[in-house]
Amino acid sequence: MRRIRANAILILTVAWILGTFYYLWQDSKPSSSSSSSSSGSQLKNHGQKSSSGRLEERTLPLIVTHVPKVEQQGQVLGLFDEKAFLSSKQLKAGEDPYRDHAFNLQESDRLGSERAIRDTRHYRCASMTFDPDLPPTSIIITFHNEARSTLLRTIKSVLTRSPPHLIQEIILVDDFSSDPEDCRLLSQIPKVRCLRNERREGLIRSRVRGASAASASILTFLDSHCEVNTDWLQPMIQRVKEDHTRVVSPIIDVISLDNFAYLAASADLRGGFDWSLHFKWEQIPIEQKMARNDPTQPIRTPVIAGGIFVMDKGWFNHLGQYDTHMDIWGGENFELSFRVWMCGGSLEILPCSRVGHVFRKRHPYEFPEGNALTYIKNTRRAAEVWMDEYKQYYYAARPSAQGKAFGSIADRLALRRKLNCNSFRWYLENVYPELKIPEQEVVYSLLKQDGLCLESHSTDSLGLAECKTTPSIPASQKWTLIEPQIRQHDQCLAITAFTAGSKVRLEPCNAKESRQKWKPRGPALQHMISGLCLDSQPPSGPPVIAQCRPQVASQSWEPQLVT
Ligand code: UD2
Ligand code: MN
Repeated sequence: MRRIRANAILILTVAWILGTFYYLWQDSKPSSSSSSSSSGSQLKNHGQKSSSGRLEERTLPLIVTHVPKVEQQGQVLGLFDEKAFLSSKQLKAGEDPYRDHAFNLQESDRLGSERAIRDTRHYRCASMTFDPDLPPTSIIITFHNEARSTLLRTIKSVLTRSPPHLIQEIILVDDFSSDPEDCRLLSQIPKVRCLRNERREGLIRSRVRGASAASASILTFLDSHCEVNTDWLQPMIQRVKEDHTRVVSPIIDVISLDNFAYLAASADLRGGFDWSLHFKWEQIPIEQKMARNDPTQPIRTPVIAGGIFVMDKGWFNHLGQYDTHMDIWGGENFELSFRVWMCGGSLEILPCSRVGHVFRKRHPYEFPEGNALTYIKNTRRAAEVWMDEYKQYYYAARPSAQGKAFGSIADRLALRRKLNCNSFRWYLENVYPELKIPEQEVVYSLLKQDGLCLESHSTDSLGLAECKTTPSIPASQKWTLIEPQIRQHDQCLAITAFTAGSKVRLEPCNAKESRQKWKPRGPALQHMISGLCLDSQPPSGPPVIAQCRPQVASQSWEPQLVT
């Protein structure tokens, strides 16, 4: 009995020692598994938010993408000396690693020109099949003072993780970076061309330059700090090949700006925006989510984030490329998205295509005209050309845009006419019905005075009457207060003249009509232009406007919200 126990203990001890050795050996292995373990098998983002707030909450299985062998790495870079390229521009001791790029340069440099990343796709994506004769694409990457390590990783990930025959060329557009050497040296890589701007143009004009130089029939745009993932390209080219009017994006995974961990983004998101034209990721509407029984299916999206997409070159040109009067950064993704949808195309996100991107919290580069003014100029151009009467909500949400210069839009309006595009209303109804129109979020109210309520009998006959709340409030006593108008359906409270004592009546609403503009002043309602206040004196007659006397009961209107 004792011997059996001793044997068991011996066996367990040997197993433990062997296990420990195996574990230590595994951990010190230099290849794919160690580099991915920090972002791979141990990744559990339980609700952890990235700057983009859209990380996947599931723990995903560890599947490491194929790491090319040394000979292959040599092949993709040709005679290009990557060591010299990276080592000649390293962070100096004591320098802030975030200063120049708004991400941790030290961590990026440490990773070198490539690394293994986790295959973040749904497992069913791996069994998708593609046409054997997919057409090749030109990859267009514009950059302005990009870090060498992130830029080289972008290029190298494309060359090693795409079927070679699908990459016709990589066109870099150096947007007048301080050091022209980056562009010159990178051109030594097989398939890579670099065009250098003679002055700073911004990403929009730079992309148009790159696209014009492209020789393939399909364009693929990437930011200069990406890492493409396993089989990222085939699903996108397949969709565009099947229908050239589709413009497709991958799911954009998150590369941490602090430690460069590669993190899976949620597969349940699409692009959206608010009326100030601020882009946001949002959940797919619940009905669509319920109807999705195949996780490899495309997701329709009202807008794309902007940086990473595939588009047929002929369709890009037919639709008017980009608005080249937009400067530096911002707004072009809305302009392109509205145009694609409204002029006969569609936008989708393909969950089986994954590309990692370093999302930053600030711009690391200068805006010659200032960041805010540039964003306003670009989004104003998008709103003025594409949003029809709905642009008023853009201005309401971004009042600082009013009166700011945005240049001539005549060419873009002519383009819209030539392409015979749908209205923005059509876009809202058919593509983005979830976007709430501010007028529908109005506040209904009674306007009470001394227990009586303002009531309309006919347009000319307004007066105070007993408040009626049962069984329900009659339409004649229900007012909607949408500054600066006080409305009842499509009728608005208007003064009849600008002098004290003038009658107030209802007339059809007109946003430009200054006689219909009011604002609250304490308990009173003041007509904006005349400065006079709504007054119920004499109580028998219709209300008038009179000198504002805030304490007077006949000028005190107590709004009482109703549903
Ligand atoms: C997002 C898009 C970006 C663009 C932008 C709105 C993604 C992943 N990124 O912002 O592509 O659509 O929204 O305009 O969807 N660049 C230049 N010249 C400049 C400024 C920037 O070439 O004057 C380059 C820059 O080096 C980078 C790209 O343009 O490769 C996008 O700039 P970003 O990375 O600062 O934009 P991002 O990702 O915040
Ligand atoms: Mn970017």
